[in-house]
Amino acid sequence: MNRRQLLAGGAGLAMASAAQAQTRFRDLPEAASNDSPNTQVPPRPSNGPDYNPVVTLNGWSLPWRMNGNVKEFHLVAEPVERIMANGMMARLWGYNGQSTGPTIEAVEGERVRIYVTNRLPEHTSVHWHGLILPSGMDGVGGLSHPAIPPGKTFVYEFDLTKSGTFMYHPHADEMVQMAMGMMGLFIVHPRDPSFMPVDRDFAFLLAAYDIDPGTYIPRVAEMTNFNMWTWNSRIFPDIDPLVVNKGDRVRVRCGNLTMTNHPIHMHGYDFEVTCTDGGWVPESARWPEVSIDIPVGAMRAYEFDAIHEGDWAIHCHKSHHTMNAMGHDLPTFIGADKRKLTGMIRKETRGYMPMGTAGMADMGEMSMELPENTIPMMTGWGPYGPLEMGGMFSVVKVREGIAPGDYSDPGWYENPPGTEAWEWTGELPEEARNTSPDTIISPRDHVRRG
Ligand SMILES: [Cu+2]
Repeated sequence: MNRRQLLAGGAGLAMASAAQAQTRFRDLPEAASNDSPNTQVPPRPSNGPDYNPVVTLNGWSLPWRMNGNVKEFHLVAEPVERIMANGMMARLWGYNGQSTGPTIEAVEGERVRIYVTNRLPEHTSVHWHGLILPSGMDGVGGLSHPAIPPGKTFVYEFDLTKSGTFMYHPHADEMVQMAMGMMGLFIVHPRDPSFMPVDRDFAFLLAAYDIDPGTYIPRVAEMTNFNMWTWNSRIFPDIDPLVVNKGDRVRVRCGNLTMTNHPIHMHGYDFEVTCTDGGWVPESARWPEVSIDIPVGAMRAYEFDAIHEGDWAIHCHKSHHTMNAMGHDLPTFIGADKRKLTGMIRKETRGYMPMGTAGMADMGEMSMELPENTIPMMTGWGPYGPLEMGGMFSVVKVREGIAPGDYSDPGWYENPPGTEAWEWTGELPEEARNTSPDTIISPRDHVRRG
């Protein structure tokens, strides 16, 4: 049986649960499942109020059904396999076939009913982070309601009182379940489509894992020493680009469910935070930024007008977070002459290559032999060579003439003639050098001070 058949076959087993019995609906909505790691652009809604769907990087949005005036979703918590990048698969826990789980999208003022089926080997719950709802729907296992036992289905039902950028995650055995990848985005669109409209609306969650090279399952007791820094459980070079038509108004929504902060830096633009998980930021309270620090357990959405064509890097500014697993715990050899050592090692291991004596950029180009199920620490090729990046990195691709709804990769940007850095081969101006350990007051300063 494939996963879809499994889900369909098991849909009836939870009918007896107490929460279920309280509703007057006799059948569960279909539990849609998806195991493709490609970005799936949701269609415009075919029923209910209209909105411009978000595009979840390397993810998808959960289908729903209308039951009277209630929008019904069916989340299934279950073990999943996630291709983090070509050559690297992780055995995680997630929702409906994926980690991160599918994005839930609905509209301010709607009432949602979310069936949550637990197919994990232990109990779980779902907390709706940032949403205003009745205490008993808040999803803290043991506090808001009993945790959902394995094999059971619970129902969460509440009104969406405000629009904005939210997320969901378990509030039961949280350390394990979040370290295993259980999380998803919850986007509530404004009831008034003319409020804060954008042409492109991207969303992703920051998730960190500790997966030793050669293994498949994250260490769940880790607090600080993670080695896989992901967006929606994907790592560069296989995080999809953010494809944008020149002139579009663009929103990027990002939530942090790792154990550390992430300064997300985007090149080529300045922009403003317009929304947090607390709500929309009034215009008078915004300021320009080029990096946005996203604290643990928080969300930020920023916006810009895509007027500058090009390929613009977007990444976490912590350099260890743009590296994959092999890059951690490396000794520093910069400046060390390893020629003698190399000779000795080569007697034992033919073809041994000394690395890192002039920095580590050589690791971006080399295809060293790796354990199974891991990819190089810094990798990814651009039009001019290796990018020497991994983890939390992607590219915002702004191009002229991209059709609405088209998110396919347009390839690399060709810099117009005369707009690209070039090699200088002529006479060099004199190099100014400062060899003094003392503060040197510039002449102008000196004069001003009299
Ligand atoms: Cu980071």
